[in-house]
Amino acid sequence: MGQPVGHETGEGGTQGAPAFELPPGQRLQRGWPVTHYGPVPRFRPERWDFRVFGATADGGKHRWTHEEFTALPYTTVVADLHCVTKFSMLGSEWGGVPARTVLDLAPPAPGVTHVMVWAEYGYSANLRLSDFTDERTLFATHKEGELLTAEHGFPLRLVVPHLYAWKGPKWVRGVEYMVADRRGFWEERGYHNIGDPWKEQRYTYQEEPGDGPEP
Ligand SMILES: Nc1nc2c(c(=O)[nH]1)N[C@H]1C(S)=C(S)[C@@H](COP(=O)(O)O)O[C@H]1N2
Ligand SMILES: [Mo]
Repeated sequence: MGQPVGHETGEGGTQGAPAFELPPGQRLQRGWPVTHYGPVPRFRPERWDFRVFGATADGGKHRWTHEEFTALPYTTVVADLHCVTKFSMLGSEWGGVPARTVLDLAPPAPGVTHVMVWAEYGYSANLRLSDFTDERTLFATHKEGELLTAEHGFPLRLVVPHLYAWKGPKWVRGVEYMVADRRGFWEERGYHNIGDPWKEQRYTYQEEPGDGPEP
């Protein structure tokens, strides 16, 4: 098991110390609610795979079975979850495979600027490559040392600690490397293209030039 990669410190926080700070407009949530659009998919291990495709460095597709993916090096990240509907959950310990590990094993072509993270039933979220390569971005299999439950994303969900939680698909199945930005599921339905909770980037109408793809 790897070392924790650090705590959420927020703006002006002290490195290594939890700040217990809420982004603007958020309130603390006790317990762990379930929030998503659509049904909870059933996990079929023999049919599950994780794919990296699009603008890869070698031009090919990369594929892992469930057994192969869960054998990749495991690490933990302590992170907060901020839902755009205004509740936050602080200080969860997520465990899984860093996004950087996937990047190393399946490198993007030089022109890649963004990724689309794909989940079951076509849910997707776009990220800037820099958000995806952040050292704390994690493909999580566990929370507090226990396997994720079905409704929380088992067998795999993305955690992007510095962005609103819709940027972290549950039931994730793959990553598409992109040479231009494109909106994901919620980003096409009125949510901000970047989604930084500390800047309260909730809605599309708040976007400034350069925050999103050309209309
Ligand atoms: N596949 C998928 N992932 C998703 C969503 C969704 O609708 N579908 N909702 C997102 C949103 S808006 C939130 S707040 C978190 C909620 O995660 P939780 O249910 O584990 O608390 O999942 C995110 N991941
Ligand atoms: Mo959310």
